[in-house]
Amino acid sequence: MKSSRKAGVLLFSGMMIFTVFANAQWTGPKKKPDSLRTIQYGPITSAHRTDAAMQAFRSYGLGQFIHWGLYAIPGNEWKGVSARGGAAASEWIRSWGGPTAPKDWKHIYDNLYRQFNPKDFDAKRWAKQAKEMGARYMIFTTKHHDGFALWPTKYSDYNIAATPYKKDIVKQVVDAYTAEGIDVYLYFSVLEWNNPNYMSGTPKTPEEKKRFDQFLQYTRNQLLELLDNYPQIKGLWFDGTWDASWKSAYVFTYQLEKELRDKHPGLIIGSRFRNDEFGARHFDSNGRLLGDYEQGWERKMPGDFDWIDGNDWDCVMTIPPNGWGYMKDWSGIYTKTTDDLLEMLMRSRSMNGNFVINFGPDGNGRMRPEENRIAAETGAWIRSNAPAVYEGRHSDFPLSGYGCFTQKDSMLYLTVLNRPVNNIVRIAVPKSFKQVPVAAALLQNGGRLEVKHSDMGLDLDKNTYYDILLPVAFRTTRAFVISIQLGAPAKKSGKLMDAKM
Ligand code: FHN
Repeated sequence: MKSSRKAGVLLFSGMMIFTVFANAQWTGPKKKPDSLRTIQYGPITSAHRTDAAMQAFRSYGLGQFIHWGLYAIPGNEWKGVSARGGAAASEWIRSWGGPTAPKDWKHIYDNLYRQFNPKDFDAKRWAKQAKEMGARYMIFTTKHHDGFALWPTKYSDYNIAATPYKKDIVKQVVDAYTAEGIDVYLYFSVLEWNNPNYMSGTPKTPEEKKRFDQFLQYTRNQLLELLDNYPQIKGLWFDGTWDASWKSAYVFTYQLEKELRDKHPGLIIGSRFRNDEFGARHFDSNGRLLGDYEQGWERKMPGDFDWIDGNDWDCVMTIPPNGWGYMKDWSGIYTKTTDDLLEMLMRSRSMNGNFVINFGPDGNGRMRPEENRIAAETGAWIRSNAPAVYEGRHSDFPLSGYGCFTQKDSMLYLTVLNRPVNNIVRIAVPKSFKQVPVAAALLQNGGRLEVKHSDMGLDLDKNTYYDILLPVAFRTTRAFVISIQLGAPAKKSGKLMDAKM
């Protein structure tokens, strides 16, 4: 690990990111197994697909997640009583327990479908907003852990057709976003709290095995149905795959993944779908990615590019601390600002990932005013800095304390999150690099910036330095991007006598 990356603290615009370096896969560098084992149910696709679908995935940059379902009706409370502290998250409100939970709550929840009639739902409005925000893919909850299907599935009566609304919501979303040129991924929860054939533990008795086999076939049927109904989609986003029951079905899930991929060429499936025969999830027991991209960065981000280990990935993020479904009350909690989200977006892009912002529409299908504002502000910023977001990939330039680098060929982009008080943005360039900053400009308006070679001659220093001078008159209250043209240096750094001590 490069010494510059040993720090346990990354400082970005005052946002202290404490990274506890352990070897668990989400809190530190991937720990490779000491010895390899024979694995029959490991990866089905190569970890670095080069087909058009995966190339598109890598260029998405920004995605939108939408969690919508019956949980949007209560909005994390019921008759004025908050479920905060009683349910793990707003979309988990069916599991509300403890002293605040309403009497017969699960019965109440399981009958909410009778009133689901989102009068303001307009998939085209959602899709237009996502387009203006700059999202290039979206992930939509077809069915969350409560088992309620937002499409008229043939395999369960607990679906949108049984509601006063009746119409196929998934179809409207897929059609509207596809029409806007935004790729659609369908979120699908495997676990179903209210399905009598679902069990979290490994099926043991013949009766349990019979029931769970029925559940597996039901799952397969619904997934094949989704691919039949909505052939425009680009991927399946699986969730609720952590229970022992699903993990024990590794032969079934291996075969199901092959079947889904054969049925839908180019289909993209993340690492959360299944596990190998030893129970290893996301990565098999030999450390190989199980799926087309690393799907574990949920409400967390890699602390360092090395942690990615060359895999594709995305980070999905809530605006509140947690809570993916609609919450009526955002008071008393920190909700991420546009600046927070832009920083995470550009940090993700600097490490070759995509960043996905979650929206939780209310029971009528309306986004919150705060979500509308974030979408508009994010879109305005991306429109002014699009090349840095969509074309830029990881750069080998040394990490900058001013922000994040992304790079495309000889164009280096620095997203400045921390503006230096002296307005001198100093770029460290290893003396071994063949290309150095030769010109610079503000990406948002093309304003040229002066570039000076500041060869400080520090003893033993592997770097030389190029200073980009920001005009004092250039004022901004938001991150900005400097586009830096790289080229051959006007002159090489002089060789100085080593200091003698
Ligand atoms: O339990 C779910 C949660 O409700 C939400 O859907 C997130 C985002 O995908 N996934 C699981 C929690 O990790």
